[in-house]
Amino acid sequence: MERSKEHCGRSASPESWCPQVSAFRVRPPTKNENRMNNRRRRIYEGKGKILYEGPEPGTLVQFFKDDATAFNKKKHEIIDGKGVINNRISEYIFSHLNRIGIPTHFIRRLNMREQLIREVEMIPLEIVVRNVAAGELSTRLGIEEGLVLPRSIIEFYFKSDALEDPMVSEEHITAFGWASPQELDDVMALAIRINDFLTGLFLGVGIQLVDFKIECGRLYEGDMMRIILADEISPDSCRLWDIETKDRLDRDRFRKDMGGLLEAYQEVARRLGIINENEPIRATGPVLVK
Ligand code: AIR
Ligand code: ASP
Repeated sequence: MERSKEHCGRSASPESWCPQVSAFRVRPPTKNENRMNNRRRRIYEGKGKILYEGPEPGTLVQFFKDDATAFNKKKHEIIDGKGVINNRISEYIFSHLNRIGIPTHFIRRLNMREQLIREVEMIPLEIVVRNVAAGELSTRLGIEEGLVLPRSIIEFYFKSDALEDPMVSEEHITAFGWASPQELDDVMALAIRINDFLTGLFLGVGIQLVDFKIECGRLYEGDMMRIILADEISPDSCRLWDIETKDRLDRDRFRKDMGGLLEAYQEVARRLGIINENEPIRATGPVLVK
């Protein structure tokens, strides 16, 4: 799981409320990252993304890396160009969500690998919504992969690399203060709306949305606080199956050594009309489009 890529919000010391952060090892930045970010202060680094200080208070720059990981980073590879596609797919989804009144941290895309986002205080949970049995649900409960669930199921996982993101219940979440009951209600309402939107979006391009993971944060505006969608939504965080062929168009290609990950992500982007057939993904260097 993408267990530590949450940005830990407002304070300079995320460890104070997000204990797993301190355990995260930071690898040296790649050439690409260096070129783009030698002036900016790095706030946080996770498995798939890096967060830098933004141009204004209350903003951050979210950088999409090419790292592919699975099984709590036991499996790790660099897939040239993955970050570029995920940046675009996530931009597309988040800007649509913003437009239909689902609040997200996304402000705008800055360049091939970066987007400008609102800084939020992350809730240390992975929220998984499932429509079809697959992955952990199938393994854990012995439910046949591909079974359409009688209703969408929401699950919560506590974000902790050290604990390997254990599944938790609402009771744990409220008892340990990771989120209040009201916040959890807001998170679930958001998750259901996002599921409805994404299901239709993908269905329209011949893709079945099997399940996905989101992360939310608290946005403070004066005296007000609201829960908004943060992190990313991409083939790294969703299970996407071709409706006809049941071909996997998501991170399972990497988890299961199926190969063709980049091609599958590109296919998703193409079907959504985000990139066109001949657009280069790999070779181009970063271009600042501010
Ligand atoms: N997910 C969970 N943690 C990180 C991610 N990306 C996503 C998976 C899958 C869904 O959550 O990519 O789409 C459920 O994953 P699992 O492993 O619990 O079956
Ligand atoms: N996303 C989880 C992890 O990286 C599980 C998986 O992807 O296999 O640990």
